[in-house]
Amino acid sequence: MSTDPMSSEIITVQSHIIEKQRKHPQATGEFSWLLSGITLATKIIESKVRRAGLLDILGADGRINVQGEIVQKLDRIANETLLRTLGYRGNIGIMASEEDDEPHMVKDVGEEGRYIVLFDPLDGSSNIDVNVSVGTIFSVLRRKAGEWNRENPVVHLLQPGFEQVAAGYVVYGSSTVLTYTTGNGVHMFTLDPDIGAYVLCNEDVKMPDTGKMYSVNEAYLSTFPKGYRDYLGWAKGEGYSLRYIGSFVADFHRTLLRGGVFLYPPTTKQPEGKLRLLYEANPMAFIAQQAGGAASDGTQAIMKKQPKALHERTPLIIGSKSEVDRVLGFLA
Ligand code: P6P
Repeated sequence: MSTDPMSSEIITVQSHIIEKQRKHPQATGEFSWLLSGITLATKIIESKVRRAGLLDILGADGRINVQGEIVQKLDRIANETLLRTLGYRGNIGIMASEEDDEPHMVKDVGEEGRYIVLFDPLDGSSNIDVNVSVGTIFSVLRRKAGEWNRENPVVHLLQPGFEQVAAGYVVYGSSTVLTYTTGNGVHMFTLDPDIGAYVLCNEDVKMPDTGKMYSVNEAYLSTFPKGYRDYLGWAKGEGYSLRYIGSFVADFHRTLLRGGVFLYPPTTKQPEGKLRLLYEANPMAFIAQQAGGAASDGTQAIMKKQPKALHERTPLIIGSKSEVDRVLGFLA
């Protein structure tokens, strides 16, 4: 262990973003301002998640959200926290959440409100009461030039995933880890509770190109299309392990670091798959691609899909490039 105090520089997410922008002049400082709104919100959410059992916020809130699911109280808190912190960043024009039917136009925002932020405030929330990792997922788009369509703001959001300018997630697990990309690699930061800052822990993360691990809810096996069942039969024969937490952010985080493939195929109950295209599949597909991995819906790359609706679902195959290609080979 070096005794030189300068040997281990402490790089926070703010300083990392500014450093990255210095090297990429086309990036403007306003993105770091936007990202600081997200990091602030996730620190507030993290503090609630860590004390969920003590704050009487466990258990269902009773209301039914736009997904037809019982809203957990922590979902509401996370959603309101993100809306509140992002709503006053000045450069965000629209926010959209899994929790809300319609997007939120930020009031009185003019041309400077160029960014659009879509998020799943607390993915995997059904796991909160049993202390399993949950997460926040976000995707950042830029509004195309031209007037805001205030009557139908959704039109600004229906952009393919390759249009994203940034994407990331925070996993509230044994530690709280923020992972983001702006198209210049994938970078990971661990929240240091002693100083309340996200500190760089893993720069330019690369997903292993292979991994003998698949992540899927095999309870639905009999309802998967044949190609998926053939792939899973093959994987078992090859001695693959199954790891499935039932919390997408946690399952994806492990896949990013260890390799392998996460699958949410079409089922009879969810013929379009379960995960949401705009604020779950697209941001994770951007991260996977930047880390050398891949993401497909079984017929095309996730980030090439033209969204038709804000809460649109998609089948998802995401992970190591060679593992995704192998699944696609069985589907062909
Ligand atoms: P299933 C959690 O509710 C979630 O949206 C994702 O986080 C997770 O990957 C998936 O649903 C789990 O779905 O059908 O396996 O319970």
